[in-house]
Amino acid sequence: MAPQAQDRAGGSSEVAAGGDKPWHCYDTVFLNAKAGMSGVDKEKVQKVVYEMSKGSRYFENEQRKEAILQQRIEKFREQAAKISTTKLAETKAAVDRRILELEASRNLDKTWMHVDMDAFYAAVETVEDVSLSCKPMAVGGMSMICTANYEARKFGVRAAMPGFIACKLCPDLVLIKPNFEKYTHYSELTRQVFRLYDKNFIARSLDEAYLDITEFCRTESIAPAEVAERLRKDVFEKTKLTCSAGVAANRLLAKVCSDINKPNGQFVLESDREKIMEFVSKLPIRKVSGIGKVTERLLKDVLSINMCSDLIENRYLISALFSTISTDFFLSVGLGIGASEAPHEEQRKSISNERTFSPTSDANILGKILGDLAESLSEDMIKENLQGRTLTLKLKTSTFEVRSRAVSVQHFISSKKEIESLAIKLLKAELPISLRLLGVRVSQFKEDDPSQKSIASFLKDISDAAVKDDDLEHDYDEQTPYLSDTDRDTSCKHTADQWTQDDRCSLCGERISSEYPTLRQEHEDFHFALKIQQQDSVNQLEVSKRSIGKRPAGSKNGPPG
Ligand code: DCP
Ligand code: MG
Repeated sequence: MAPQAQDRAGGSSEVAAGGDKPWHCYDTVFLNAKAGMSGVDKEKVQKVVYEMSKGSRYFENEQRKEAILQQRIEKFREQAAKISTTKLAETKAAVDRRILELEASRNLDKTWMHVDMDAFYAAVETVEDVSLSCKPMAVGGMSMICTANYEARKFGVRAAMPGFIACKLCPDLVLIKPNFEKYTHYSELTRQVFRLYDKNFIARSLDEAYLDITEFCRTESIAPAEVAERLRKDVFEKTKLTCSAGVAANRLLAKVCSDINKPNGQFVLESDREKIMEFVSKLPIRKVSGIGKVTERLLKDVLSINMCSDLIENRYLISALFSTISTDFFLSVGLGIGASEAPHEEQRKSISNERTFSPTSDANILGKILGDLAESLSEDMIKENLQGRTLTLKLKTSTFEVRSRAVSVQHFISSKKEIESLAIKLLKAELPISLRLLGVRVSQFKEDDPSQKSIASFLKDISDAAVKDDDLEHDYDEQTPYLSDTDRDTSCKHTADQWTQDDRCSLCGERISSEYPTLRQEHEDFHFALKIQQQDSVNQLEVSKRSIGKRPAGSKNGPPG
């Protein structure tokens, strides 16, 4: 079976539409189709989401991000138009050589399985309360849901969507409060099964793992498809939960495969070069872990790249437009090449710390927060014996605009004093400003030279594209040059570890998986969005009473011109 392109509401072609259907222009993460959502009335979902989000700061921020993306697309288009045939001809030899090197690294001797539990949190809740089995149900709260069962997905309800919107889409929706102890317990049960098939399996989030089943197939003399059947049966017997599995020659493909016959299904991609090339020719780029909304739109809107194999067809243009490391990533995706060796101990590229707080423009409070952040970051760096040369300050304004400012120094730093003084300098340049989040990150460690990446280390990085799509997007705020080498380095690593120091919402204390840093952010954003929505209605009343309008504080925070 060929991979299916899952439509999502609000695709790029619809963005320009707008007109009498303004919801066509509104594209947010919770409009993306997940497994079990193919029959959804997308138009209706998009309209409800639009109507219910309209006017909130979250909505304004989404619109601002869309406008920035449009600008970026335009700029990218201009860059593409400027590439001369001479320049393309110059890149030809290097690109063709790189393709040969990548081909030479292709390993078809390994068999990888990616296992992903079906509607995990919701399924656990159902095992413990069978009366939920035939009802549409989601785990989460009014501000944010973590996942929905397949019954609820028919209504367009999905992870990362605020509960109040989900209830509007599906009025009979049962909302269950998350219980992470329970999910961790069930996750451990699944891992007991995984261990029997590969004692060194790679666990990702609570409900996901990669298993190298090469040895298992050999010693038991059974085909990969049969191993997948057997493992899924064992998982079910142990937990009463279903899972889906994907089998392929590398982890990148195995992950794509596990989603094809979800829920309670499996898909095996033969370890044959031709079969793999045929598979990628029908595989939409967005299905690949590591290609998120921004990357998809740039590739689609500017270069008309839709399927993974189009990346190879456009290889010279890609090489002329993107950094070496991004080009390598796109080429390997186009060839269906990913990591097939077990990952080694990963080398850290950066270390960071961030905090969300109630919006404030008080420079003393902001300075104090930076002092605290610098102190704990310095402690962590000293513990891990790290010293770096670049300090990045991350800021999120009260209007949800994310900015990053970086400075590199000649010597290596790790003390609180040094981190704090650089961070304060960067902050001062932004004042006056009203912020809701501050973060500090130190990178460019000793012995860390990004230009010296071998194919092997590069493959190690992309393999573990365990980074969720939105994490990637998360890194590309408007101040960050698109897909620079440094970005890719960071994005390919575990962003969750880098930006998420704890995994509880700082506002309601609810636990959020640290595998999903952007989810936590969105969850917190929605607290604000809700508060602001309520505040907005109060303000509107006030305004109409007094007939005056006031501009929000910090007009400097608006979208860059
Ligand atoms: N999760 C979350 N926030 C998200 C996505 C997921 O908290 N944005 C949590 C809840 C999920 C679990 O992680 O149950 C696993 O994530 P999946 O993406 O695998 O989603 P599900 O297992 O729920 O559904 P599927 O059947 O599509 O795998
Ligand atoms: Mg799952």
